[in-house]
Amino acid sequence: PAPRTVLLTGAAGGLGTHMRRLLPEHGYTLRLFDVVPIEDEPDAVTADLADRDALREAVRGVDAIVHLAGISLESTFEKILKANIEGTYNLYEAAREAGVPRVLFASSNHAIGYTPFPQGTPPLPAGALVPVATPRRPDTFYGLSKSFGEDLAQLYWDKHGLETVSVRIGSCFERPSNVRMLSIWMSPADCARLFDAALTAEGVGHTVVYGSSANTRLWWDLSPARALGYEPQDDSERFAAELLAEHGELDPSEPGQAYIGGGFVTNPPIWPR
Ligand code: NAI
Ligand code: 15L
Repeated sequence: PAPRTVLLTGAAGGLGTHMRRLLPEHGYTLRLFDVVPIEDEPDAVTADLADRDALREAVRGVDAIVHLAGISLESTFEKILKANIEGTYNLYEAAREAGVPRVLFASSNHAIGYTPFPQGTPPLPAGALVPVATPRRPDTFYGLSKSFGEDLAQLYWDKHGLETVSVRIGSCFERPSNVRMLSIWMSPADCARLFDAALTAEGVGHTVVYGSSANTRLWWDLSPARALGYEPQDDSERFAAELLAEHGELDPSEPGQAYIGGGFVTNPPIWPR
């Protein structure tokens, strides 16, 4: 049967807020989890991913988990270790113990951030697009934690039969805010479509997909996501003229503009210790 009750971690965040609104429209009942309290949601679990008892309680009886919680930008190694690496491990352990059959893991383009973006006039032919099987090249400790999460997901599938779809999300915001994002943008509505496909497709084992809209300037192969049943409806091209007039085309001779990870490669905003 299709999963209906879903634990949404990171529910207070930017993407979590979109998914709180959009996933119920796809028929899901959500249980919310975040270290930050959520206004007008008295039933939300307010707890840290470090709190294993709270996680055990939160996963009880759910059909699937959408795991968005964690640090979502570059930070110190110690903070990434705690929230993203240990936190994701704690979540998987709770899921395994409770027999939750499937997790959707919010991976990131920054797991392959040091991959040069493919050159050419858009739309690029299928053969020029970056495949899911490209070697991982994290651009930050943050990207490294997403690479770890993908490997953890593979281990829990191989060893415990716990399924995961790891979605290497591009940039999921209301609109793209720079030229790079024209290639990797995912509208929140397409994100909900992709998450729905990832939660309902049969026999996913551990599947890694890129997460974006059907952008004219796409850099990566969306066919693994489409194979899950994802049918993107949006294209960032409607924002292209305005963004290109303001910023110009990307200049691949600039290190901060040459890679899929964009500015994460050269200028990570390291938080103070
Ligand atoms: P966000 O930073 O707005 O939200 C993350 C949420 O996780 C926050 O509400 C925060 O309180 C919570 N959180 C952080 N540490 C926690 C902990 N130890 N215990 C419990 N909760 C904790 O980030 P956003 O943009 O909503 O991203 C959600 C997820 O998707 C993140 O895992 C991020 O890495 C991933 N992602 C997002 C992309 C995007 O374009 N928005 C792109 C690629 C990946
Ligand atoms: C991410 O992984 C971040 O969580 C998000 O805030 C954006 O920076 C996005 O990648 C991006 O690459 O634009």
